[in-house]
Amino acid sequence: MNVLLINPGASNIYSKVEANLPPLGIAYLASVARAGGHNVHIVDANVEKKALGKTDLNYFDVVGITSDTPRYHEALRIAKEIKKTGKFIVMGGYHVTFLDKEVLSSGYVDVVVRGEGEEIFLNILNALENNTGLKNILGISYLEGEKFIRNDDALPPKNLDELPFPARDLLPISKYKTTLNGIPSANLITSRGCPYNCYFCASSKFGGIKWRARSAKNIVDEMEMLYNDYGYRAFEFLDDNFTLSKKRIFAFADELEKRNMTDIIWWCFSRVDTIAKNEPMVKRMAEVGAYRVFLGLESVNENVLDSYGKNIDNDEQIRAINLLRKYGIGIHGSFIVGDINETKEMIMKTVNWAKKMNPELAQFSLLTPFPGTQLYDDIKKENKFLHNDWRLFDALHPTIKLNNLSPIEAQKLIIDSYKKFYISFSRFFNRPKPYYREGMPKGKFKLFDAVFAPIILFVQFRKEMYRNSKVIKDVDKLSPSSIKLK
Ligand code: B12
Ligand code: SF4
Repeated sequence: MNVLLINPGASNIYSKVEANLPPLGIAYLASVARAGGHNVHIVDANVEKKALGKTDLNYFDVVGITSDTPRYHEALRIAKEIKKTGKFIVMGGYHVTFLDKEVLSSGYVDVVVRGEGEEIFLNILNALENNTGLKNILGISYLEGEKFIRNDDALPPKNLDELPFPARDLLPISKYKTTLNGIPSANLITSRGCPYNCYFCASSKFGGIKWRARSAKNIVDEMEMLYNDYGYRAFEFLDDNFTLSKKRIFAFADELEKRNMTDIIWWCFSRVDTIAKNEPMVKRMAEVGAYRVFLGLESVNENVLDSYGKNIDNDEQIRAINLLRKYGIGIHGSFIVGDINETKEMIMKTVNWAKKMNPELAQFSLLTPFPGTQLYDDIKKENKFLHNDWRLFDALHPTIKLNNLSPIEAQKLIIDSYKKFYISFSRFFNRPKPYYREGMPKGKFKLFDAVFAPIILFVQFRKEMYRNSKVIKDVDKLSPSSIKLK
């Protein structure tokens, strides 16, 4: 089969700062489909804005589109356009996994793939090629006439070492501009699934509560290929819990040293408790190039931490921060504000605490009910959605009716959090290098870099936040077709 895979473009602040990473999800689908004998082409509309318009759709038998929640609207717009040519359209990703019926009722998508899609997608392609029907394919939802069919769930890939590496050769690799400390960086996924069940996150529902991890050898094999063939010296591990197993971290460190890959730096996501409890692991991470860790610190208010189901407390947060500092590893702190009962004072307490803890970077997000989360189910049950415009589900715009804050107050608090954290004298002259090479204002003069660049960026950010809210209110909703499901 000739297969086209599409990564829809984002239109929010992430795209404005060129936060575009190679889309590993569809690159994995591509490598598995290719190994299965299919011919695959990828269009990443995030970095190649005009590529889709120039693609000859006649050539393809099947089109696969990925979608997270804020890009669902765009994914559906693309599906609508392509459907006019009569192509078979498959959609997958976090958003559609949990809203399969809503997606199919649009009339623009033939099959929704739920969960991790490598094997499922290959099964669909083979079934289409051999005309064997969709009935026996696990993990998919589709329509038979007007009848909605949800086949049983498929098991996610058990042994991740058996998956081929993502097909980066099908991506426009030179167009991705992410850096770590100014060094071009490559992204990898080394584990899937999550044994925790935080209130606002769908990870364990999406990938299961069993943490499936690649072996240290397999990870370093991929890094070595990226090191030798592409010249990367910086790496970003995007799995939800890179440090869940200290045994694996030690094996990973040994493997890097064994192969003399000691001139690299790397970044990962981590949970506070896995860091706080494991000083020898943190020390070892630092020895093999750990540059910065993204820590879900979330809130200073312990009752909010409890309502998020994080199972961490302030002592652990501080211990994790201090340990990373002790070994010279930077911190990217993530804070989630806007819990249903939070007040302005509580939020500012978290922001002030963030400032006091002084991580190199801070990210403030509004609590957002993404499909598949317990939060989503509760907000739906209590009828507390502010609107159903998925484009505003980017954790920067209000989506929930809060008890103590109006939407405008919540929106303003996010802007104020960033202002309070970043616009300060000490930060002006001590700014870490951005993750993204382009799209950031930058100048030749120290004063520009130090003072004006962050202010310009902040003004851009503020404008974007309000522009989105305003424009989106005015735009018509994409009208679904009139299919009624039984
Ligand atoms: C890298 C990343 C980003 C990057 C780049 C995103 C991008 N567009 O490439 C940046 C920093 C920009 C980003 C931003 C945000 N992100 Co983000 N991000 C991730 C992260 C860490 C890794 C993505 C990845 O590479 N995964 C690995 C691949 C292998 O998995 P995958 O993409 O899910 O693909 C598999 C399946 O989904 C499925 N599949 C996917 N597409 C398709 C298509 C077809 C046809 C088929 C058959 C199957 C299929 O098969 C794939 C292979 O198994 C994930 C968490 C995670 N661990 O996945 C969060 C995640 C995707 N992000 C999330 C969120 C909430 C956001 C933000 C909205 C908020 C925020 N502050 O982080 C913003 C806004 C994003 C936007 N589009 O505007 C959520 C998405 C929830 C949702 N319902 O949409 C996730 C899942 C984190 C979480 N656990 O909550 N993000
Ligand atoms: S926030 Fe992290 S630890 Fe919590 S469920 Fe999601 S991935 Fe797991």
